[in-house]
Amino acid sequence: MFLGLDSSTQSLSAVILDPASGEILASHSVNFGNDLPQYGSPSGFIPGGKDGEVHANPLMWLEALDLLFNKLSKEADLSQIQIIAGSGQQHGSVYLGAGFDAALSKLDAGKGLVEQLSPELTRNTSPIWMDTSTGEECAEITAALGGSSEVCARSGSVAIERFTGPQIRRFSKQDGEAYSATTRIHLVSSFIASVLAGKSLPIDYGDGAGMNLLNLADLAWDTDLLEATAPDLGNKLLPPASCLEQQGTVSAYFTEKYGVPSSCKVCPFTGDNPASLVGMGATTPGQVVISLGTSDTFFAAMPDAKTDPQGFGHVFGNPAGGFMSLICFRNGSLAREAIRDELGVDWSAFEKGALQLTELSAGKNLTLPFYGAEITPRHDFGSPVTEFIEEPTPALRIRSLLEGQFLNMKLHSAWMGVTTDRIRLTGGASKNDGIAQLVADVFQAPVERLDVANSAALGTALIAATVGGNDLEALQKIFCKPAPDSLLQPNPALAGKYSTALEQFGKLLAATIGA
Ligand code: ADP
Ligand code: XUL
Repeated sequence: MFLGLDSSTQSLSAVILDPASGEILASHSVNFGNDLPQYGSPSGFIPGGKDGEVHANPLMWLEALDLLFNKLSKEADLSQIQIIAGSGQQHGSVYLGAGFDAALSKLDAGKGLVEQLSPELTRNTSPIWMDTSTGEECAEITAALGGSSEVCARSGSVAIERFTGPQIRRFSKQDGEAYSATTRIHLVSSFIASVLAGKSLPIDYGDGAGMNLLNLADLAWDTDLLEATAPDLGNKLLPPASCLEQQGTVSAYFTEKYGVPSSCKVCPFTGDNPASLVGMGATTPGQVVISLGTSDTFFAAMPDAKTDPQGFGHVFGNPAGGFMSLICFRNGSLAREAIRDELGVDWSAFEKGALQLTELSAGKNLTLPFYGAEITPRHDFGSPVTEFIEEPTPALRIRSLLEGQFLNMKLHSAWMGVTTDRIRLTGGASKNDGIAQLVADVFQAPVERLDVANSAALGTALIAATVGGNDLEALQKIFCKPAPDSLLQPNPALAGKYSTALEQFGKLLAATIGA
Protein backbone atom coordinates (compact mmCIF):
# COMPACT_ATOMS: atom_id res chain seq x y z
CA MET A 1 0.00 0.00 0.00
CA PHE A 2 1.17 3.50 -0.80
CA LEU A 3 0.13 6.72 0.91
CA GLY A 4 -0.09 10.14 -0.73
CA LEU A 5 -0.78 13.33 1.22
CA ASP A 6 -1.64 16.84 0.09
CA SER A 7 -1.49 19.79 2.49
CA SER A 8 -3.40 22.41 0.53
CA THR A 9 -4.87 25.79 1.42
CA GLN A 10 -8.08 24.58 3.00
CA SER A 11 -7.44 20.95 3.90
CA LEU A 12 -5.01 18.10 4.42
CA SER A 13 -5.96 15.05 2.33
CA ALA A 14 -4.75 11.48 2.07
CA VAL A 15 -5.15 8.75 -0.52
CA ILE A 16 -4.04 5.16 0.08
CA LEU A 17 -3.84 2.95 -2.99
CA ASP A 18 -2.94 -0.58 -3.89
CA PRO A 19 -1.40 -0.86 -7.37
CA ALA A 20 -1.86 -4.65 -7.47
CA SER A 21 -5.65 -4.50 -7.17
CA GLY A 22 -5.89 -1.11 -8.90
CA GLU A 23 -7.96 0.17 -6.01
CA ILE A 24 -8.05 3.23 -3.81
CA LEU A 25 -8.28 1.70 -0.35
CA ALA A 26 -8.90 4.85 1.68
CA SER A 27 -9.16 8.57 1.22
CA HIS A 28 -9.64 11.13 3.94
CA SER A 29 -9.51 14.84 4.39
CA VAL A 30 -9.16 17.16 7.38
CA ASN A 31 -10.73 20.55 6.67
CA PHE A 32 -8.86 23.28 8.54
CA GLY A 33 -11.87 25.55 8.93
CA ASN A 34 -14.41 22.91 10.00
CA ASP A 35 -12.25 20.41 11.88
CA LEU A 36 -9.85 22.83 13.59
CA PRO A 37 -11.98 25.92 14.31
CA GLN A 38 -9.72 26.88 17.23
CA TYR A 39 -7.21 28.28 14.70
CA GLY A 40 -9.68 30.95 13.56
CA SER A 41 -8.95 30.19 9.89
CA PRO A 42 -12.25 29.27 8.23
CA SER A 43 -10.64 29.20 4.78
CA GLY A 44 -7.23 27.95 5.88
CA PHE A 45 -5.58 31.32 6.50
CA ILE A 46 -5.74 34.01 9.18
CA PRO A 47 -8.29 36.59 8.03
CA GLY A 48 -7.68 40.34 8.12
CA GLY A 49 -4.02 40.49 7.03
CA LYS A 50 -2.74 44.02 6.34
CA ASP A 51 -0.99 45.37 3.23
CA GLY A 52 -1.67 42.25 1.18
CA GLU A 53 -0.30 39.88 3.83
CA VAL A 54 -1.96 36.46 3.96
CA HIS A 55 -0.55 34.12 6.59
CA ALA A 56 -1.51 30.76 8.05
CA ASN A 57 -0.63 29.09 11.33
CA PRO A 58 1.83 26.22 10.72
CA LEU A 59 0.71 24.60 14.00
CA MET A 60 -2.69 24.09 12.36
CA TRP A 61 -1.00 21.97 9.67
CA LEU A 62 0.71 19.88 12.39
CA GLU A 63 -2.49 19.35 14.31
CA ALA A 64 -4.20 18.34 11.07
CA LEU A 65 -1.46 15.75 10.50
CA ASP A 66 -2.14 14.10 13.88
CA LEU A 67 -5.88 14.25 13.22
CA LEU A 68 -5.55 12.74 9.75
CA PHE A 69 -3.34 9.84 10.88
CA ASN A 70 -5.71 9.21 13.74
CA LYS A 71 -8.64 8.96 11.29
CA LEU A 72 -6.65 6.87 8.79
CA SER A 73 -5.42 4.42 11.41
CA LYS A 74 -9.03 3.64 12.30
CA GLU A 75 -10.00 3.05 8.68
CA ALA A 76 -7.01 1.28 7.16
CA ASP A 77 -4.25 -1.05 8.28
CA LEU A 78 -1.38 1.43 8.20
CA SER A 79 1.14 -1.36 8.90
CA GLN A 80 0.90 -2.15 5.16
CA ILE A 81 2.13 1.28 4.02
CA GLN A 82 5.45 0.92 2.20
CA ILE A 83 6.14 4.47 1.03
CA ILE A 84 4.73 7.92 1.78
CA ALA A 85 4.90 10.78 -0.75
CA GLY A 86 3.13 14.12 -0.59
CA SER A 87 2.60 17.67 -1.71
CA GLY A 88 1.78 21.07 -0.31
CA GLN A 89 0.25 24.35 -1.42
CA GLN A 90 3.10 26.05 -3.26
CA HIS A 91 5.21 29.04 -2.14
CA GLY A 92 4.25 29.09 1.60
CA SER A 93 7.20 29.00 4.01
CA VAL A 94 7.94 27.86 7.59
CA TYR A 95 10.76 29.34 9.69
CA LEU A 96 12.59 27.14 12.22
CA GLY A 97 15.38 27.46 14.74
CA ALA A 98 18.49 25.45 15.62
CA GLY A 99 16.60 22.91 17.75
CA PHE A 100 14.15 21.80 15.03
CA ASP A 101 15.96 18.70 13.80
CA ALA A 102 16.79 17.55 17.33
CA ALA A 103 13.15 17.97 18.33
CA LEU A 104 12.07 15.96 15.26
CA SER A 105 14.44 13.14 16.10
CA LYS A 106 13.00 12.61 19.58
CA LEU A 107 9.27 13.17 19.13
CA ASP A 108 7.34 11.53 21.99
CA ALA A 109 4.36 9.49 20.77
CA GLY A 110 2.66 10.15 24.13
CA LYS A 111 2.36 13.84 23.23
CA GLY A 112 1.05 15.77 20.20
CA LEU A 113 3.09 17.37 17.40
CA VAL A 114 1.94 20.91 18.22
CA GLU A 115 3.20 21.01 21.80
CA GLN A 116 6.54 19.45 20.85
CA LEU A 117 7.31 21.51 17.77
CA SER A 118 5.81 24.92 18.53
CA PRO A 119 8.92 26.02 20.51
CA GLU A 120 11.04 25.45 17.39
CA LEU A 121 9.28 28.07 15.22
CA THR A 122 11.19 31.33 14.80
CA ARG A 123 8.18 32.91 13.12
CA ASN A 124 4.70 32.18 14.46
CA THR A 125 2.93 32.41 11.13
CA SER A 126 3.66 31.37 7.56
CA PRO A 127 3.10 33.59 4.54
CA ILE A 128 1.15 31.58 1.92
CA TRP A 129 0.56 31.85 -1.84
CA MET A 130 -2.29 34.35 -1.48
CA ASP A 131 0.09 36.94 -0.02
CA THR A 132 0.75 39.94 -2.29
CA SER A 133 2.74 42.09 0.17
CA THR A 134 6.18 41.86 -1.44
CA GLY A 135 6.05 44.24 -4.41
CA GLU A 136 9.04 46.18 -3.05
CA GLU A 137 11.11 43.04 -2.47
CA CYS A 138 10.33 41.77 -6.00
CA ALA A 139 11.61 45.07 -7.41
CA GLU A 140 14.78 44.86 -5.29
CA ILE A 141 15.57 41.28 -6.32
CA THR A 142 14.88 42.13 -9.97
CA ALA A 143 17.17 45.18 -9.83
CA ALA A 144 19.96 43.19 -8.15
CA LEU A 145 19.86 40.61 -10.97
CA GLY A 146 19.77 43.26 -13.69
CA GLY A 147 16.17 42.88 -14.84
CA SER A 148 13.15 40.61 -14.83
CA SER A 149 14.18 38.62 -17.90
CA GLU A 150 17.31 37.50 -16.05
CA VAL A 151 15.29 36.38 -12.99
CA CYS A 152 12.89 34.54 -15.33
CA ALA A 153 15.61 32.89 -17.41
CA ARG A 154 17.27 31.53 -14.26
CA SER A 155 14.34 30.64 -12.02
CA GLY A 156 11.49 30.01 -14.49
CA SER A 157 9.45 33.03 -13.38
CA VAL A 158 9.91 36.75 -13.02
CA ALA A 159 9.97 37.87 -9.35
CA ILE A 160 6.42 37.21 -8.12
CA GLU A 161 4.89 38.55 -4.90
CA ARG A 162 3.70 35.16 -3.61
CA PHE A 163 6.93 33.31 -4.44
CA THR A 164 9.05 32.30 -1.46
CA GLY A 165 12.23 34.29 -2.18
CA PRO A 166 10.54 37.70 -2.06
CA GLN A 167 8.62 36.52 1.05
CA ILE A 168 11.86 35.52 2.77
CA ARG A 169 13.40 38.89 1.86
CA ARG A 170 10.49 40.77 3.41
CA PHE A 171 10.84 38.77 6.64
CA SER A 172 14.59 39.38 6.80
CA LYS A 173 14.01 43.14 6.38
CA GLN A 174 11.12 43.32 8.85
CA ASP A 175 12.56 41.20 11.64
CA GLY A 176 16.28 40.74 11.14
CA GLU A 177 16.72 39.21 14.58
CA ALA A 178 14.13 36.46 14.06
CA TYR A 179 15.53 35.88 10.57
CA SER A 180 19.05 35.42 12.01
CA ALA A 181 17.70 32.97 14.59
CA THR A 182 16.19 30.96 11.71
CA THR A 183 18.53 28.12 10.75
CA ARG A 184 16.15 26.23 8.48
CA ILE A 185 13.50 27.47 6.07
CA HIS A 186 11.00 24.94 4.76
CA LEU A 187 8.19 25.10 2.24
CA VAL A 188 4.84 23.78 3.44
CA SER A 189 5.65 20.59 1.50
CA SER A 190 9.13 20.00 2.94
CA PHE A 191 7.97 20.96 6.46
CA ILE A 192 5.31 18.23 6.54
CA ALA A 193 7.68 15.71 4.91
CA SER A 194 10.34 16.50 7.54
CA VAL A 195 7.94 15.91 10.41
CA LEU A 196 7.03 12.52 8.92
CA ALA A 197 10.68 11.56 8.39
CA GLY A 198 11.87 12.80 11.80
CA LYS A 199 14.57 14.94 10.15
CA SER A 200 14.70 17.88 7.74
CA LEU A 201 14.07 16.68 4.19
CA PRO A 202 15.06 18.65 1.09
CA ILE A 203 12.73 20.81 -0.96
CA ASP A 204 11.94 19.08 -4.28
CA TYR A 205 12.57 20.51 -7.77
CA GLY A 206 8.85 20.80 -8.52
CA ASP A 207 8.00 22.98 -5.52
CA GLY A 208 11.46 24.57 -5.26
CA ALA A 209 10.92 26.21 -8.65
CA GLY A 210 8.18 28.32 -7.04
CA MET A 211 10.69 30.25 -4.94
CA ASN A 212 12.54 32.50 -7.43
CA LEU A 213 15.67 30.81 -6.06
CA LEU A 214 16.17 27.58 -8.00
CA ASN A 215 18.31 27.73 -11.13
CA LEU A 216 16.49 25.54 -13.64
CA ALA A 217 19.59 24.92 -15.75
CA ASP A 218 21.48 23.06 -13.03
CA LEU A 219 18.65 22.39 -10.52
CA ALA A 220 20.65 23.99 -7.70
CA TRP A 221 20.04 27.12 -5.61
CA ASP A 222 21.22 30.10 -7.68
CA THR A 223 23.97 31.88 -5.74
CA ASP A 224 23.13 35.34 -7.18
CA LEU A 225 19.43 34.93 -6.40
CA LEU A 226 20.25 33.71 -2.87
CA GLU A 227 22.47 36.75 -2.34
CA ALA A 228 19.89 39.17 -3.76
CA THR A 229 17.21 37.68 -1.50
CA ALA A 230 18.54 37.57 2.06
CA PRO A 231 21.79 37.17 4.06
CA ASP A 232 23.17 33.68 4.60
CA LEU A 233 20.13 32.16 2.88
CA GLY A 234 22.06 29.29 1.26
CA ASN A 235 22.84 27.87 4.71
CA LYS A 236 19.19 27.87 5.72
CA LEU A 237 18.13 25.65 2.78
CA LEU A 238 19.08 22.02 2.17
CA PRO A 239 20.23 21.24 -1.40
CA PRO A 240 17.10 20.49 -3.49
CA ALA A 241 16.24 16.92 -4.55
CA SER A 242 13.81 14.90 -6.67
CA CYS A 243 10.54 13.78 -5.11
CA LEU A 244 11.34 10.33 -6.50
CA GLU A 245 14.41 9.93 -4.24
CA GLN A 246 13.32 8.40 -0.95
CA GLN A 247 15.03 10.00 2.02
CA GLY A 248 15.00 7.46 4.84
CA THR A 249 12.21 5.98 6.88
CA VAL A 250 9.25 7.29 8.85
CA SER A 251 9.80 8.74 12.33
CA ALA A 252 9.21 6.42 15.32
CA TYR A 253 6.44 8.83 16.36
CA PHE A 254 4.21 7.61 13.50
CA THR A 255 5.15 3.98 14.10
CA GLU A 256 4.32 3.97 17.78
CA LYS A 257 1.28 6.18 17.57
CA TYR A 258 -0.42 5.12 14.33
CA GLY A 259 1.14 1.78 13.38
CA VAL A 260 3.02 2.91 10.25
CA PRO A 261 5.83 0.29 9.88
CA SER A 262 9.32 1.46 10.79
CA SER A 263 10.49 0.31 7.32
CA CYS A 264 8.10 2.76 5.58
CA LYS A 265 10.07 5.15 3.32
CA VAL A 266 9.40 8.88 3.04
CA CYS A 267 10.03 10.88 -0.17
CA PRO A 268 10.56 14.65 -0.44
CA PHE A 269 7.16 16.29 -0.95
CA THR A 270 6.41 18.30 -4.08
CA GLY A 271 4.03 21.20 -4.86
CA ASP A 272 0.30 20.68 -5.28
CA ASN A 273 0.39 21.66 -8.96
CA PRO A 274 3.18 19.23 -9.93
CA ALA A 275 1.31 16.56 -7.93
CA SER A 276 -1.91 17.35 -9.83
CA LEU A 277 -0.07 16.93 -13.12
CA VAL A 278 0.62 13.34 -12.00
CA GLY A 279 -2.90 12.78 -10.65
CA MET A 280 -4.51 14.08 -13.84
CA GLY A 281 -2.42 11.62 -15.89
CA ALA A 282 -0.70 14.45 -17.76
CA THR A 283 3.01 13.98 -17.11
CA THR A 284 3.95 13.45 -20.79
CA PRO A 285 4.32 16.43 -23.19
CA GLY A 286 1.24 16.88 -25.39
CA GLN A 287 -1.16 16.36 -22.48
CA VAL A 288 -2.58 19.61 -21.17
CA VAL A 289 -4.65 20.22 -18.04
CA ILE A 290 -7.04 23.15 -17.92
CA SER A 291 -8.70 23.80 -14.59
CA LEU A 292 -11.80 25.98 -14.72
CA GLY A 293 -12.19 27.03 -11.08
CA THR A 294 -12.62 30.41 -9.44
CA SER A 295 -9.58 31.35 -11.51
CA ASP A 296 -8.57 29.30 -14.54
CA THR A 297 -5.21 27.57 -14.75
CA PHE A 298 -3.42 25.92 -17.64
CA PHE A 299 -0.66 23.46 -16.91
CA ALA A 300 1.27 21.04 -19.04
CA ALA A 301 4.40 18.93 -19.16
CA MET A 302 7.37 20.36 -21.08
CA PRO A 303 10.48 18.47 -22.15
CA ASP A 304 12.82 21.48 -21.70
CA ALA A 305 13.08 24.41 -19.30
CA LYS A 306 11.76 27.04 -21.73
CA THR A 307 10.51 30.20 -20.06
CA ASP A 308 7.75 32.66 -20.96
CA PRO A 309 9.42 35.66 -22.67
CA GLN A 310 6.54 37.86 -21.46
CA GLY A 311 6.98 36.65 -17.88
CA PHE A 312 3.34 35.67 -17.23
CA GLY A 313 3.78 31.89 -17.04
CA HIS A 314 5.79 29.87 -14.53
CA VAL A 315 7.99 26.82 -14.93
CA PHE A 316 8.11 24.15 -12.20
CA GLY A 317 9.71 20.68 -12.09
CA ASN A 318 7.62 17.80 -13.45
CA PRO A 319 7.72 14.95 -10.88
CA ALA A 320 8.10 12.47 -13.76
CA GLY A 321 11.19 14.33 -15.03
CA GLY A 322 11.60 17.46 -17.14
CA PHE A 323 9.45 20.51 -16.45
CA MET A 324 5.91 21.79 -16.43
CA SER A 325 4.30 25.13 -17.08
CA LEU A 326 1.69 26.79 -14.90
CA ILE A 327 -0.24 29.76 -16.21
CA CYS A 328 -2.92 31.41 -14.05
CA PHE A 329 -5.84 33.48 -15.33
CA ARG A 330 -7.62 35.53 -12.69
CA ASN A 331 -10.74 36.05 -14.84
CA GLY A 332 -12.02 32.47 -14.89
CA SER A 333 -15.36 31.62 -13.33
CA LEU A 334 -15.38 35.14 -11.89
CA ALA A 335 -15.80 36.54 -15.42
CA ARG A 336 -18.24 33.80 -16.49
CA GLU A 337 -20.35 34.57 -13.43
CA ALA A 338 -20.17 38.31 -14.13
CA ILE A 339 -21.64 38.01 -17.64
CA ARG A 340 -24.15 35.39 -16.48
CA ASP A 341 -25.43 37.79 -13.82
CA GLU A 342 -25.29 40.81 -16.11
CA LEU A 343 -27.51 39.02 -18.65
CA GLY A 344 -29.73 37.49 -15.96
CA VAL A 345 -29.31 33.92 -17.30
CA ASP A 346 -28.19 30.64 -15.72
CA TRP A 347 -25.49 28.12 -16.70
CA SER A 348 -27.83 26.50 -19.24
CA ALA A 349 -27.18 29.51 -21.50
CA PHE A 350 -23.54 28.31 -21.58
CA GLU A 351 -24.49 24.74 -22.50
CA LYS A 352 -23.89 23.04 -25.82
CA GLY A 353 -27.48 23.41 -27.07
CA ALA A 354 -27.59 27.16 -26.45
CA LEU A 355 -24.16 27.77 -27.98
CA GLN A 356 -24.77 25.58 -31.03
CA LEU A 357 -27.29 28.15 -32.27
CA THR A 358 -24.40 30.59 -32.60
CA GLU A 359 -21.89 28.29 -34.26
CA LEU A 360 -22.01 30.20 -37.55
CA SER A 361 -20.55 33.17 -35.67
CA ALA A 362 -17.57 31.21 -34.30
CA GLY A 363 -14.54 33.50 -33.97
CA LYS A 364 -16.27 36.46 -35.64
CA ASN A 365 -16.93 38.69 -32.62
CA LEU A 366 -14.07 39.42 -30.25
CA THR A 367 -14.12 39.94 -26.48
CA LEU A 368 -11.15 40.63 -24.21
CA PRO A 369 -12.80 38.72 -21.35
CA PHE A 370 -11.53 40.66 -18.35
CA TYR A 371 -13.54 42.24 -15.55
CA GLY A 372 -11.00 44.35 -13.64
CA ALA A 373 -7.40 43.25 -13.15
CA GLU A 374 -5.92 40.25 -14.95
CA ILE A 375 -2.55 38.60 -14.36
CA THR A 376 -2.16 36.93 -17.79
CA PRO A 377 -1.67 39.44 -19.33
CA ARG A 378 -0.88 41.71 -16.37
CA HIS A 379 -3.23 44.62 -16.94
CA ASP A 380 -6.18 46.32 -15.28
CA PHE A 381 -8.88 46.27 -17.93
CA GLY A 382 -11.73 47.76 -15.91
CA SER A 383 -14.32 45.95 -18.03
CA PRO A 384 -14.35 43.65 -21.08
CA VAL A 385 -13.36 45.18 -24.43
CA THR A 386 -15.49 44.02 -27.37
CA GLU A 387 -15.24 44.20 -31.14
CA PHE A 388 -18.48 42.82 -32.57
CA ILE A 389 -19.35 42.68 -36.25
CA GLU A 390 -22.78 41.21 -35.52
CA GLU A 391 -25.62 42.39 -33.30
CA PRO A 392 -24.44 41.57 -29.72
CA THR A 393 -27.28 39.27 -28.63
CA PRO A 394 -26.93 37.62 -25.19
CA ALA A 395 -26.03 34.25 -26.79
CA LEU A 396 -23.33 35.84 -28.95
CA ARG A 397 -21.92 37.79 -26.03
CA ILE A 398 -21.57 34.58 -24.00
CA ARG A 399 -19.98 32.73 -26.92
CA SER A 400 -17.57 35.58 -27.57
CA LEU A 401 -16.56 35.88 -23.89
CA LEU A 402 -15.82 32.15 -23.67
CA GLU A 403 -13.93 32.22 -26.97
CA GLY A 404 -11.93 35.16 -25.64
CA GLN A 405 -11.01 33.22 -22.49
CA PHE A 406 -9.68 30.25 -24.45
CA LEU A 407 -8.05 32.32 -27.22
CA ASN A 408 -6.25 34.21 -24.44
CA MET A 409 -5.13 30.88 -22.96
CA LYS A 410 -3.93 29.65 -26.34
CA LEU A 411 -2.08 32.90 -27.03
CA HIS A 412 -0.35 32.91 -23.65
CA SER A 413 0.67 29.23 -23.69
CA ALA A 414 2.22 29.32 -27.18
CA TRP A 415 5.68 30.08 -25.71
CA MET A 416 5.87 26.49 -24.45
CA GLY A 417 6.19 25.28 -28.04
CA VAL A 418 4.35 22.06 -27.17
CA THR A 419 1.49 20.79 -29.36
CA THR A 420 -1.74 20.05 -27.56
CA ASP A 421 -2.68 16.42 -28.28
CA ARG A 422 -5.27 16.05 -25.53
CA ILE A 423 -6.81 18.32 -22.93
CA ARG A 424 -7.93 17.12 -19.52
CA LEU A 425 -10.46 19.49 -18.10
CA THR A 426 -11.18 19.86 -14.39
CA GLY A 427 -12.72 22.36 -11.95
CA GLY A 428 -16.30 23.49 -11.38
CA ALA A 429 -17.06 24.75 -14.91
CA SER A 430 -15.63 21.64 -16.63
CA LYS A 431 -18.90 19.78 -16.25
CA ASN A 432 -20.55 22.30 -18.61
CA ASP A 433 -20.60 20.61 -22.05
CA GLY A 434 -20.87 23.90 -23.95
CA ILE A 435 -17.77 25.32 -22.29
CA ALA A 436 -15.90 22.03 -22.74
CA GLN A 437 -16.80 21.90 -26.47
CA LEU A 438 -15.50 25.44 -26.96
CA VAL A 439 -12.19 24.45 -25.33
CA ALA A 440 -11.96 21.53 -27.80
CA ASP A 441 -12.80 23.78 -30.79
CA VAL A 442 -10.47 26.68 -29.94
CA PHE A 443 -7.52 24.35 -29.20
CA GLN A 444 -8.57 21.85 -31.92
CA ALA A 445 -7.85 18.99 -29.51
CA PRO A 446 -10.01 16.31 -27.86
CA VAL A 447 -11.20 17.15 -24.35
CA GLU A 448 -11.67 14.60 -21.56
CA ARG A 449 -12.95 15.06 -18.06
CA LEU A 450 -11.65 13.12 -15.09
CA ASP A 451 -13.61 11.87 -12.13
CA VAL A 452 -10.92 12.69 -9.59
CA ALA A 453 -11.87 14.28 -6.29
CA ASN A 454 -8.38 15.31 -5.22
CA SER A 455 -5.88 15.12 -8.05
CA ALA A 456 -2.92 16.29 -5.91
CA ALA A 457 -3.33 13.62 -3.21
CA LEU A 458 -3.95 10.97 -5.88
CA GLY A 459 -0.85 12.21 -7.71
CA THR A 460 1.33 11.83 -4.64
CA ALA A 461 -0.01 8.31 -3.94
CA LEU A 462 0.99 7.51 -7.55
CA ILE A 463 4.44 9.02 -6.91
CA ALA A 464 4.82 6.77 -3.84
CA ALA A 465 3.79 3.71 -5.87
CA THR A 466 6.24 4.68 -8.64
CA VAL A 467 9.09 4.96 -6.14
CA GLY A 468 7.98 1.50 -4.98
CA GLY A 469 8.86 0.07 -8.41
CA ASN A 470 5.58 0.46 -10.33
CA ASP A 471 5.43 2.02 -13.80
CA LEU A 472 3.89 5.51 -13.64
CA GLU A 473 2.23 5.41 -17.06
CA ALA A 474 0.66 2.02 -16.33
CA LEU A 475 -0.59 3.34 -12.98
CA GLN A 476 -2.06 6.44 -14.64
CA LYS A 477 -3.98 4.24 -17.10
CA ILE A 478 -5.67 2.56 -14.12
CA PHE A 479 -6.13 5.44 -11.69
CA CYS A 480 -6.55 8.50 -13.98
CA LYS A 481 -9.35 7.29 -16.25
CA PRO A 482 -11.64 9.79 -17.94
CA ALA A 483 -15.24 9.81 -16.76
CA PRO A 484 -17.46 7.63 -18.99
CA ASP A 485 -18.90 9.55 -22.00
CA SER A 486 -16.87 12.64 -21.12
CA LEU A 487 -14.89 12.77 -24.39
CA LEU A 488 -15.59 15.69 -26.75
CA GLN A 489 -13.97 15.92 -30.19
CA PRO A 490 -13.10 19.27 -31.80
CA ASN A 491 -15.08 20.41 -34.82
CA PRO A 492 -12.43 20.55 -37.61
CA ALA A 493 -14.59 22.95 -39.64
CA LEU A 494 -13.81 25.65 -37.05
CA ALA A 495 -10.00 25.29 -37.19
CA GLY A 496 -9.46 28.06 -39.77
CA LYS A 497 -11.92 30.41 -38.11
CA TYR A 498 -10.16 30.11 -34.77
CA SER A 499 -6.67 30.56 -36.17
CA THR A 500 -7.83 33.84 -37.79
CA ALA A 501 -9.59 34.78 -34.55
CA LEU A 502 -6.40 34.12 -32.57
CA GLU A 503 -4.50 36.57 -34.74
CA GLN A 504 -7.21 39.22 -34.43
CA PHE A 505 -7.52 38.66 -30.69
CA GLY A 506 -3.76 39.21 -30.32
CA LYS A 507 -3.99 42.47 -32.29
CA LEU A 508 -6.94 43.79 -30.27
CA LEU A 509 -5.16 42.89 -27.03
CA ALA A 510 -1.93 44.60 -28.10
CA ALA A 511 -3.84 47.72 -29.17
CA THR A 512 -5.72 47.79 -25.86
CA ILE A 513 -2.81 47.39 -23.48
CA GLY A 514 -0.33 49.23 -25.65
CA ALA A 515 2.06 46.27 -26.00
P1 ADP B 1 -12.32 26.51 -6.74
O1 ADP B 1 -11.79 25.13 -6.46
O2 ADP B 1 -11.39 27.40 -7.47
O3 ADP B 1 -12.95 27.17 -5.57
P2 ADP B 1 -14.23 25.05 -8.40
O4 ADP B 1 -13.30 24.31 -9.28
O5 ADP B 1 -14.98 24.30 -7.36
O6 ADP B 1 -13.55 26.32 -7.77
O7 ADP B 1 -15.28 25.79 -9.38
C1 ADP B 1 -16.34 26.53 -8.85
C2 ADP B 1 -16.94 27.40 -9.93
O8 ADP B 1 -17.46 26.60 -11.00
C3 ADP B 1 -18.15 28.18 -9.43
O9 ADP B 1 -17.71 29.39 -8.88
C4 ADP B 1 -18.97 28.37 -10.70
O10 ADP B 1 -18.70 29.64 -11.25
C5 ADP B 1 -18.46 27.32 -11.67
N1 ADP B 1 -19.53 26.40 -12.11
C6 ADP B 1 -20.19 25.49 -11.39
N2 ADP B 1 -21.10 24.85 -12.14
C7 ADP B 1 -21.02 25.35 -13.40
C8 ADP B 1 -21.68 25.10 -14.66
N3 ADP B 1 -22.62 24.18 -14.78
N4 ADP B 1 -21.29 25.82 -15.73
C9 ADP B 1 -20.32 26.75 -15.64
N5 ADP B 1 -19.67 27.02 -14.49
C10 ADP B 1 -20.01 26.34 -13.38
C1 XUL C 1 0.57 28.29 -7.85
C2 XUL C 1 -0.22 28.78 -6.69
C3 XUL C 1 -1.34 27.96 -6.17
C4 XUL C 1 -0.91 27.22 -4.93
C5 XUL C 1 -2.07 26.73 -4.10
O1 XUL C 1 1.54 29.18 -8.26
O2 XUL C 1 0.06 29.82 -6.15
O3 XUL C 1 -1.84 27.09 -7.15
O4 XUL C 1 -0.05 26.15 -5.26
O5 XUL C 1 -2.78 25.73 -4.66
